[in-house]
Amino acid sequence: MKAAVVHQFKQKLQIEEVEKPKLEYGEVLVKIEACGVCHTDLHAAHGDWPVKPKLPLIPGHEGVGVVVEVAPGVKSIKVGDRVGIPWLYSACGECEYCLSGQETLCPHQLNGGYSVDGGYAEYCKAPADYVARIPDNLDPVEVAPILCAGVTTYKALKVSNAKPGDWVAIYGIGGLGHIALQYAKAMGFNVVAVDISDNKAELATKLGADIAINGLKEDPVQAIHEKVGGVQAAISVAVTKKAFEQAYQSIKRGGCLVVVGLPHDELPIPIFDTVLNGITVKGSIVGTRKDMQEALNFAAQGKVRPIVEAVSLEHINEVFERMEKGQINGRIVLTMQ
Ligand code: 8ID
Ligand code: ZN
Repeated sequence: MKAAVVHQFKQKLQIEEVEKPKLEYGEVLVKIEACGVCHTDLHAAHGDWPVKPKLPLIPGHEGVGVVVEVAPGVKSIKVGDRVGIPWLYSACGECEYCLSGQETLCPHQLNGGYSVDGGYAEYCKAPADYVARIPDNLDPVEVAPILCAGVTTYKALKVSNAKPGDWVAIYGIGGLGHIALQYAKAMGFNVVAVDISDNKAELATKLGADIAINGLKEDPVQAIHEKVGGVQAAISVAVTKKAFEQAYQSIKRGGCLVVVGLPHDELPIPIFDTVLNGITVKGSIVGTRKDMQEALNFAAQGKVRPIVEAVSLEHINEVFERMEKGQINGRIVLTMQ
C-alpha cells in the first residue's frame, strides 16, 4: 500500500510502498478515505517533543475510512462501517484512569500516528474498541478534523467549566481553533478569537466569533479587558509561548486557562496573580471515547463544520511547509485517491 513515511526527524516524508498491516485479535483494517493534517504530525516529523515517536513512522490521527476486514474477537464493528482512528489508539482498560473514564490519561496508551502507524496511508489498522463510529450523514473529508481538532477543543471547553453566557477566548485560529470557536458558540459561550493575521480574524468572524483580534495589530489582552472585562476561560491552541502568556493575562478573576497547544516551551505563571485572582491552569489532552461521541454528534447535527481543503497524500510535504508558515485556513485533509 502507499503511505507517507517519516524516516528521520526534520527530513521530508517519503511517499512509498509499504506492507499492508496484518490484523491481530480484536483489530479492524480500515481503508482510509481521508486523514486530517494536525500540527501534532508536524511536531512528530520534527521530533519536537521530549517523548519521541517511533521511526520510521506513518503519521496521522484523523484518519477516516471504511472497515474492510475484522479480526476474531471483534463484536461491535463490521465490514462496511465507517470509522475514525484517533490519537487515543488504545488504552489498557485496567488502570485507575481507564476504570474512571479518563482513558486519555492511561499510562499504557498507544497513540495513532506517533507510537503506532497512523492514517497517512491507504490502509490503517486499529483495535475495534477504540475506533470512533462516524455518523452516516457526514462526509469523510469534512468529518476527519473532528477526530482530533474537534474532540480536543470540545473537551478543553468542557473542562474550562465556563457556563453558557460566559466569555471565552480562543488563542490560535488554526486547525483546532477554528473548530474550537464553533463548539464554543454551540455551547452558548460568547467568543473572542485571537490570531496573528487579518485572514484568520476574518475567518473567525465568518464562523461566528463575537470579537476577532489580530494580535499583531492590537494588544489582545488590553482589548479583552476593555471590551468584556476579561474572559472566564482562555483556551490556547497556538504554537507560540506568547499566545499562552497573553491567554493567561486575558482571564478574569476566578477564571481558567486551558493549555492545549504544544510548543516545546515553558509557561512561567506569576504566583501572586494566580493566588490572589483564584486562577486555574489546566492541561487538556484530546478526549475520551465518550467525548468523541459527543463531539461527533455536534457535527452530525450541523452545529460544527470544519473548513477543509482536500489535498492528495503526495502533497504532504507542501502541506507541512504551509502549516509552518501559518498559511492554512481551517484544516487540510489528505485524500488517498
Ligand atoms: O490534545 C491536545 N492537547 C492537542 C491535540 C491536537 C493538537 C494539542 N494539539 C496541539 C498541536 O500539537 C499544536 O501544538 O495544538 C497545537 C495547534 O494545532 P493545530 O491547530 O493543528 O495547528 P495550526 O493549524 O498550525 O494552528 C496554529 C494557529 O496558531 C496561530 C497560528 O497563526 C495558527 O493559526 N498562532 C501562532 I503559531 N502564534 C499565535 C499568537 N501569538 C497564534 N495565534 C494567536 N497568537
Ligand atoms: Zn491532532
